[in-house]
Amino acid sequence: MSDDAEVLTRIEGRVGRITLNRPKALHALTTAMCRTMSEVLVDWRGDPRVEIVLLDHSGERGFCAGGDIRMLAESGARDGLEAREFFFTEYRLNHLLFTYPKTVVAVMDGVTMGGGVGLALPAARRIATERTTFAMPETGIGLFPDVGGGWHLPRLPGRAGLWLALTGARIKAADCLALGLATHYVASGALPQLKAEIIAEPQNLDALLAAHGSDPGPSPLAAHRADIDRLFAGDSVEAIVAALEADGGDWGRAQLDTLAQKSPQTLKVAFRQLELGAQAADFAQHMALEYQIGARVVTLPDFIEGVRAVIIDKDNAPRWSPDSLAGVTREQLDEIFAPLPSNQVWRPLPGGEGGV
Ligand code: QUE
Repeated sequence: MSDDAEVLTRIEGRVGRITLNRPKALHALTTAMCRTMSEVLVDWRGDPRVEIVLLDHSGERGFCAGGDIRMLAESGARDGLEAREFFFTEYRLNHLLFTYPKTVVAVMDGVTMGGGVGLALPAARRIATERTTFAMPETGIGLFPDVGGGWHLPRLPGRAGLWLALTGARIKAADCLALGLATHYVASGALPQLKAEIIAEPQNLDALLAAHGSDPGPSPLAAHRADIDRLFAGDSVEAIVAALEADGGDWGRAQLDTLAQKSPQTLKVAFRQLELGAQAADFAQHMALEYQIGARVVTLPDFIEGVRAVIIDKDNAPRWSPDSLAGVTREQLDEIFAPLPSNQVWRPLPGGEGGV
């Protein structure tokens, strides 16, 4: 392992440590990074030298912004095969973390979005700091809240997960704690000492987290939790938009303005994804569904246009197609959600719980 590797992996004390190390891209995940992490986690699964796993990032600029979106869009504009390979590999890592037999500690210090959320939420201990910004922003680029978002989000209280999925709202540490997205709050200045103590005595993990934990302050979202549960209760995206229009309040109007900027098609994809994820028998079954969706969505015009508007040209003026919710038909959604041929189906890595 060299210091310029995109993921640093090593055993420190009795802690397996994985450090995202692609700071110029806010540690956005590549296929190779996901593969490296899965390989080392498989090695450590049965390694008695490793008691717990600590997942963090190098530098100051956030935990993980998501995936290698430019690559995905370029691939989607061709045949989508490289994008499929990325999703296949990334979702295997998400599943490996979700079923991992040892305690994983994720340090969500800074931007934690998209792919970063997929790494953090399966971890049993999830530390937020005053720098944490959490979001699933995919509907803004014509993608959908993948990496297990369809499993995790509908399991949050009330309709908060659906609100996060549709609006791509960015929330801070206190809201992450209130929704159960984070389990602990630690001031970023206390992290170096906390990490050193975890490495010295991983068997005392929970006592160390409690000792270094502090109060994130009040949850700004508390003022809107009832509005979210009431206004996002509808059984379709159209019903939610109608409820927001009928409400007439300032907060509701702000949500409408936000939803109006998102891809109508992926709003409907996300809604159906979370409905199905809420009913899924297990995480593996759900990730196979997300892979079906992802394989289709990357080749559709909205994803390529969304990446152009938000990531490449940064004009933030995507021209969606269809350009209205009414234009997105049930038949189009059925095609996006249709099963793949049996030789293309996603499966978890062998060997773990739920493996083949
Ligand atoms: C939606 C996304 C991503 C995003 C913005 C979205 C995403 C992602 C990044 C990203 C990557 C590297 C960076 C950066 C942002 O942005 O997946 O600033 O340096 O990786 O609206 O899904």
